[in-house]
Order: sequence, then C-alpha cells, then structure tokens
Amino acid sequence: MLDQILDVRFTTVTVPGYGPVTTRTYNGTIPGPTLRVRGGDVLRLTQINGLPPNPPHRGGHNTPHHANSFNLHTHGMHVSPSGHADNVLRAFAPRTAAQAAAGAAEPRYLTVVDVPVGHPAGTYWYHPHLHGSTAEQIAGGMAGVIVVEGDIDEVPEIKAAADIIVCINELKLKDGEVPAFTSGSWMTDVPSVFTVNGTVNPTITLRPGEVQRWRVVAATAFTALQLTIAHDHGHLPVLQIAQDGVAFTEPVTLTEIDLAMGNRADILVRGGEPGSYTLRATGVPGPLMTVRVTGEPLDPPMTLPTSLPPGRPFLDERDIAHPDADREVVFHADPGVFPGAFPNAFRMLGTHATPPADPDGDLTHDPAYGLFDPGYANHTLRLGTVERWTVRSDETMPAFNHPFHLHTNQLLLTHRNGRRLDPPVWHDTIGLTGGTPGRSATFLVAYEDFTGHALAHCHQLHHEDLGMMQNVTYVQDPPPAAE
Ligand SMILES: [Cu+2]
Repeated sequence: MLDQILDVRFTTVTVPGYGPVTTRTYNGTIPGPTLRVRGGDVLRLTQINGLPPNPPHRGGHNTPHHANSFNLHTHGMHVSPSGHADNVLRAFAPRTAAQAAAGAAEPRYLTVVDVPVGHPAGTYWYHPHLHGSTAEQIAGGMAGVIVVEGDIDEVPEIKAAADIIVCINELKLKDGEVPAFTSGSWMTDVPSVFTVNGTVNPTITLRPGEVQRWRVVAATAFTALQLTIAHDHGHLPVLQIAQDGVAFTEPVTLTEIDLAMGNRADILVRGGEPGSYTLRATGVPGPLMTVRVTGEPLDPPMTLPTSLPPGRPFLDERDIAHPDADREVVFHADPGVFPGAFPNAFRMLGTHATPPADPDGDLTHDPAYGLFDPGYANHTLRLGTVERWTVRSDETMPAFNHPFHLHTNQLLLTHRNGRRLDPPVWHDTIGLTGGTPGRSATFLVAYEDFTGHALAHCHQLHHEDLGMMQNVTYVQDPPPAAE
C-alpha cells in the first residue's frame, strides 16, 4: 500500500532558472511527488482541493471551464477506470464561495488504484484530467511520475545503474503565472517554459564509463519532443529499454528519442568522452538539461545489457476474432469556424464520430459534429476481444501534433503510414505530427480485465478541452445473464 496525500492549492514555487511562479501544484512542488509501487500494491491518494471557488461558466462544455476543479488520471496504467480508481469522469470541486465564507473544511477526495499483479514494470505518470480544465492545470505543473517497480529492475546492468527521473514539464507562463485559458490565442500568446525536475536546464553529472538509467517523461501538454544528447562532435547514443512503461524485448540503440506529449522512454546513458553535453529538443530554444561527463573514469566501464525480460507479449492480426474489429479515428481541425473566443473546431471523426453524421457534409455549419459529447457512447469495447484501430491526421498545420491516447488498455503500434514496424512497439499515446495530411498509425489492442467508462482523445490537451475527445465503454462479452 502506498498512501500519499496530494495537496492542491495555489503555491509560489521558485523555479531555478526562471524565478518565482505562482501556480496550482501538488504538494507545493513541480513536478508533484514521485509515486513508487509494484504489481499487487494499492495506490491510495488523498487529494485535498484547497483552490478557490470556480468562477461562473457561461460557455458550453467544450470551452475551458472550472479550472479550480480537477480529478486524477494514472496515465498509461492498466487499472480500473471505474469507481474510485482511474476514473476521469469524477470532479473534485473546491469549496463554494458560501462554504469558504462559512469556514467549511477543504474537501478531500480519495483515489484508490489496485495495481494488478503482473502489471508491466516501468515509468508512468499522473495528472488531472477533468474535461475543460486539463490544459491549464498541466500548464501550471500539475503532473508527477509513477514508477512501477518489477522484473526489468533486476537485470544486473540496470540494477547497477543509478535510477534517475527526468520529468520534463511544459509550463505556460506570463509574469510568473499561468494566464487563464480564456481564448484560442492562449497557445500562441503565452510562451512555454520547459523544466526538468522543476528546474530550467539543470545539470546532471556522470563519470566516464558510468551507466545511468533515465526515466524520461514527456509530462507536456502541447509540444512533442525530439530529444538528442548533443555535444561538439555529434550525438551521444543511448540505449532505449522501454516505451510508455513497457520493456522492450531487447535494447535499441538510438541517437534521437521521439516523445509525443505523454510518452515516456526508459533509456540507459553511458558517460563517454569527458565534457559538457546538452539534452535538447528540436524546435525548443535552449537546452532542457546539461549533462557533464566528468571525474575519474570507471575501470572497467559499466556494461550495458544485451537482453531484457520477456516483456509484454505481442498481439497479432490473427487474434482479431470478429468481422467489425476495425475502427478508424480521424483528427480534423477546422480553423476559424466558430464565433467568439475559440474559433477553431478540433474534431474527432472516423467510423465512430459524435454524433454519427455525414462525414462529407459541411462541418462548419454543424458546431456539434465531431466534438466531445459526454452523453454519447462512441466506442463499446468488449472484454476479451482484440481490435485494430487506424488513427489518421488530416492536419495541414505543422504545429498541430495530435497524439492519440486511449485509457486503460495499452496499444500495440504495428504500422506507421501503412508500413509495418518490426518489431511492433507498445504505447499508450501515439504521436501524429501535422503538416502532411493523411499520416496514420495502426495499432492492435486487447480489451482486458476492466469494465467501465473511459476516454480516447488528443493529447495536445487544449484540443482535448475544446472537444477533441470520445467516450469508450468497456463491457463484458457476452453480457452477464442477469443484465
Ligand atoms: Cu489535437
């Protein structure tokens, strides 16, 4: 059992390299505390909402609202989406103005997550996920890392390596505050400030020959990260051992790590030639982190693993049992079609759009079509079945990456743009870069263990708040006789 209080309120945090920031935090820090569990554990989080009352909201549910209410998502974990677990349909409201004036206690909300025995050991994260307030809260640093410990940690070369969290947060700051998300220009008008473990460009050191294990977390809401560790002579190669919390069957050597918003990569980094290196992301000015290789070389140098535990078994197309097992999602943005402060429509179309309507119709005259409707069931998914989804982006704007994220079950990415990946790779979030309409990702997914209501959405989280989201319902198959 891990019992942890997450206290949420406005706090002034000193962000080294930036200065004081007044923002909503977990326990007064950016990121929030790291939570470590193992398969079979219970993760029990008591969340205190010490935020001020929500101002009244006059717009629809697909415009930002209730920035002082939240909930909790255990991103990537295969756990129940129901009840008091990873249930993102709950709302943890603050005191009302009347309650605050009367001195009522700050409300407490409990999240209890049973981590299944055999849950993949790896790197996950938590963040609030209330529709309408997610982007503003994550832009203020409400995010933290969950480590599931287990078999991969016992590989001798990994066990010998220092276990280091590299949590990359993307803050949206003006004068030390996150401005309220009150118009569509918020994204472009408010600059992003990137921190690693709460500091702008911290320094990490390793000795020549030393191997460290970095758990790199893209706890970002807006920007995909193409990461390199650069120095004068090129890039320091790294060994990736896991993606999105699931270990690879064998390590893969890379010079660039692609992380869409929400992705994680576990990597092994070995100190080489002494000197100063920088962890950088393409398109992000300035380094995210400075890496200094310094000190006495380790003799002999630490070794890198050549094999890993079996990992999560792959699915294949022969596991697809029923004829209607193909689903398609199309991310489609219509800029400038709505009156008011949020003129862009961020839609999810495809085979299960909201509500079902003519996909060739004039979307710009139908403000609802393809936007999130909390009362509409987009996908009914039967436990024990395997399906294939193809996710496509119609996006012409290079800046609009629409990462696809499904809750509760992990996705086996088998194809990119119709080309098979060998081997396929487990993900929970799949980036789809903009600029080339028609880009696609195909994955297989098995619906396992948990019934309940969950979500599929774009992980560019202001798109999600504006309606780029669908409902999924996991149900028993066949339905129990009593129903
Ligand atoms: Cu999007």
